Formats: sequence, C-alpha cells, structure tokens
Amino acid sequence: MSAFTGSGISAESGIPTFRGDGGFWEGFRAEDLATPEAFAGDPGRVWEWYHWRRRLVAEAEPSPGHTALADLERVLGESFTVITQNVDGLHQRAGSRNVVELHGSILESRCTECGRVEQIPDDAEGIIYCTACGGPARPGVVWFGEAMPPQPWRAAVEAASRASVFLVIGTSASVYPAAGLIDVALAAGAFTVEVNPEPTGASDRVHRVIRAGAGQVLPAAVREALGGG
Ligand code: BV8
Ligand code: ZN
Repeated sequence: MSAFTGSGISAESGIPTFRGDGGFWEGFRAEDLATPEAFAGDPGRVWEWYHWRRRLVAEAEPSPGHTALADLERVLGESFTVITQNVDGLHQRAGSRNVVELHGSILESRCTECGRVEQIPDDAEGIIYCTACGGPARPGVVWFGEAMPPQPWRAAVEAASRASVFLVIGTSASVYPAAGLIDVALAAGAFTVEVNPEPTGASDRVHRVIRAGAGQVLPAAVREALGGG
C-alpha cells in the first residue's frame, strides 16, 4: 500500500491549497513565482514568497490526515510509502519516515553555483547565499518546466508499481508527471482510492471515491484497517 498526496492534506493544517479559494495562487500567478524564469527575473520577490510560505508552515501543525498516514506506516512498515507533491515537510513532522518528496522541500535551499543543499534558517529573509561558496541559492523545490528529481521519481514509480492499494489524497491530479503515478498504480493492478471533497482529474479513473476531507475519514479508516475498530 502507498499514498500519493497533494496540498489538500495540508489544507486542514491551515496551509492554503494551490488552486482552491484563498490558495497560494490567489493574487499570485504560478507563472509569476514558481518558475526558473520568475526567479531569474526577480529572485528577491520569489524568495520573499517562499519565506512567507515557510513561516506559514512553521506555525502549522500536521493535520489528522498526516498523522493517520504516519500511524499506518508505523504498522505497515517500509512497504508503506508516502509519495507527496507537497514541499511543506508536514508528513515528516507527523512521524512519517518513508516519504518521497517529488517536488522538493520549501525548508531547503540549493546553491545555483555548487549545487549544495542546505536547511534554510527559520528567520531567514531576502536572497539566501550558499555558506560553502557564497553563491546565490534558490528554493529547494521543483518549479514548473523543471524535470522531476531522478532518485525521488524512481522511488515514486517503484512504490506506485508495487502498491496493491494506492490512496490518492488531497490532490487535483492536475500537475504532471506527478499525477501520472495514479496511472502507474492502476496499470500495476492497484486498488486505487481517492480521498477528496471535490471531483478531480482522477475521479473517473480510480476504483473508489471517498468524497470527504482527509482529516475527516483517514483517522477512522486507519484505526479500522489496523483492527482498532
Ligand atoms: C515538467 C513545487 C518538463 C513548487 C510544484 C499541460 C498539460 C499537462 C502538463 C503540462 C501542461 N503545461 C505544462 C505542463 C507541465 C506542468 C504541469 O503539469 N502543469 C499543470 C498546472 C497543467 N508540469 C511541470 O512543469 C513539471 N515539470 O513537466 O517538466 C520537463 C521534462 C524533462 C526535462 C525538463 C523539463 C513540474 C511540476 C512541479 C511544479 N511544482 N510545487 C512550489 O510548491 O512552489 S506543483 C504544485 O502543484 C504543488 O507541488 C502541489 O502539490 C501541486 C499539485 O497541486 P495539488 O497538490 O493537487 O493542489 P491543488 O490546489 O491543485 O488541489 C488541492 C486538492 O485538495 C483539491 O482537489 C481539493 O479539492 C483538495 N482538498 C482540499 N481540502 C482537502 C482536500 N482533499 C482532502 N482533504 C481536504 N481537507
Ligand atoms: Zn555553493
């Protein structure tokens, strides 16, 4: 069993989703901020957006959905992988250890000169510079138009290919190639279940739709699955 998650699982942590009301894109256009061109054009503005989001995440707590998936991993062990499109690190803060971050992490920077990846200090402001070579760093995330990081992508395809049950939680299934993992799981014969209060691009492809919030259904479903009744 594996889970594929999107920003909806962090919605109950108070983190705006990407395309919902009040989402990150409200007032912002993705093209203005989450692209290499935007960063090249105005690195300071892009960094300010990521610093704002990182502070939001730092003040947030993992949702009941994050916690339920961590409980599932505690029992299922390393056969259970959380593949996430999210960059907020909330799965790890909930206790999940086997997490594949397809789109990188908002908590890290990556040097544009030497490639060094560093944790961003909580109180960081403005453009971040590499502590090793002094070069300008960028947020450690995957932007639109950028390829998936090879190792996480391989791990994600491997987990989706071997899952007997594939939970699709809190994603509009609109961003590729990540959303293609649903089809990888389907092709491999996984029983796929969508958990989302709204219809998505995957709703007509999955075997079962639970039209509810992750925090509403996952804790009871996981307790039931683990025999806790
Ligand atoms: C690439 C990191 C090529 C940065 C992100 C046209 C068609 C198909 C594809 C494309 C196209 N035009 C362009 C593309 C490619 C593009 C893409 O898919 N665009 C989309 C928008 C059409 N993809 C790319 O650019 C990717 N790269 O293609 O590179 C390439 C190949 C080889 C070599 C070189 C280049 C890279 C994409 C990665 C972009 N980075 N994030 C950052 O965070 O700043 S994507 C961003 O969207 C986040 O990671 C987010 O997780 C992700 C997906 O969105 P969702 O998580 O699904 O969020 P959304 O708001 O959409 O949905 C939330 C859902 O939650 C909703 O359904 C809602 O109902 C639900 N919900 C709400 N509350 C709850 C809930 N569910 C459960 N419980 C709740 N309580
Ligand atoms: Zn450097």
